[in-house]
Amino acid sequence: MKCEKSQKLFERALEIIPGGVNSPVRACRSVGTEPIFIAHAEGCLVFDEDGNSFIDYIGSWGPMILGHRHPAVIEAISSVLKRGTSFGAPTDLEIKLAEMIIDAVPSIEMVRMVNSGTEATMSAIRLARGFTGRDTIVKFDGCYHGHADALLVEAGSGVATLSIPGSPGVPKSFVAHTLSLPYNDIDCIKKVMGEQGDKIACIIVEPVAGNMGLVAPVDGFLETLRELSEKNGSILIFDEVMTGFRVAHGGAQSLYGISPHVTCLGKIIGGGLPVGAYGGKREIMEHIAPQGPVYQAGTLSGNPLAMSAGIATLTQLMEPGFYETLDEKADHLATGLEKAAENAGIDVMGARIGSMLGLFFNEKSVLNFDDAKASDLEMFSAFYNGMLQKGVYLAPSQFEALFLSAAHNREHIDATIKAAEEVMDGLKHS
Ligand code: HOZ
Repeated sequence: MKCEKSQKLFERALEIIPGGVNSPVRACRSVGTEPIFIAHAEGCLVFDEDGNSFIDYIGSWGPMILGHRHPAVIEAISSVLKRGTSFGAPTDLEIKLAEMIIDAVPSIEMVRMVNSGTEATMSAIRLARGFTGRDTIVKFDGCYHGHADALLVEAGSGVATLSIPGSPGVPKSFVAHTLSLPYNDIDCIKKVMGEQGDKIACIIVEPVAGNMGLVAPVDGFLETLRELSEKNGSILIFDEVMTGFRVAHGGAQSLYGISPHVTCLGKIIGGGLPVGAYGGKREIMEHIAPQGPVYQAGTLSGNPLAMSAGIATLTQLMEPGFYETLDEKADHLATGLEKAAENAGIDVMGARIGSMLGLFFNEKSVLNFDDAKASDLEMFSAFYNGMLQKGVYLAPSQFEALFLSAAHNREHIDATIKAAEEVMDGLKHS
């Protein structure tokens, strides 16, 4: 595979951008390689600066559920471009997107738009603290809720990829009110809430964890969180930045039938443009300024281009059978990848929730962050690089998920499975 142009661009980037990238995981360090620079993308394919094409399973880390450059999204952005790019003032578009979110996610009665998932979780936590008058927050090891100070404790995604337990620059006092507990450990959360429940402002969780690889909640975990938060007057926050409009139209909460008090969204609701949102019960959301005293603001919040891309995307997702078709394709891919490993005699634990997939090089089930970290990272790295050479673009970290889009067809998926069979076979003999 030719990669001279990407290499040259990376050299230039390294001089002026920390690590050569604007977000750590994409630097590809954990898989011992350098990033490819993307020139353009179409459907489920990305094309790099050297003219190589790849079947894309990153999908901009989740938002591109329709594939790249979906005509309806491009058309919507182009038409709004004629109105202007940013006003810092209300438009009809933000109402429309808010209505679509509220219609799809019944636990959301009011919603506030922000610019990223990080802003959504950070603001939701401030709201929970403001509403309850309490300081302590509970999160779970390996869940990643963006890079706000209080949340960089035992976090997943890039923090896990780079093996950083916390981060310099976050004063100890800023995380003194953060408790990070093992994911899926029902006894542990019961114990902590039993002892300190009246001090807990909120429990924030990825209802399906997608930032330590893909880890599904065990039976009773989400139910317990709901019960305990209710009993103790704590706010249950579902971080559905990845899973919202992804694992089902109503997100993971509709899949598992558990209503949080507040939900954080991002990724898909911006159709590939920078958007986040947090929403929930009216009585809680009414505490946000200017209606209430909890302050949160943003010049680009509700940006018209981003709103239009989100509206166009969510409109497509309402097509009858959209999620069923995507599910079938994802199932075909997941089964094929697991078979490829099995045939090669390699221990792999696969997971799939809707169109999110995970693949751990691990002989044991992965239920939490410790299990995920015990996976064979060298094997993952070899698999990643082998797949890239065969034209398949996966997230360059064991601690991320794969995303399928509506633009992937049977041919793309079969080509991916064939590549995996060959790569796994090679790994077995190496
Ligand atoms: N941390 C994000 C994925 N879970 C984004 C990674 C990136 O954009 O490089």
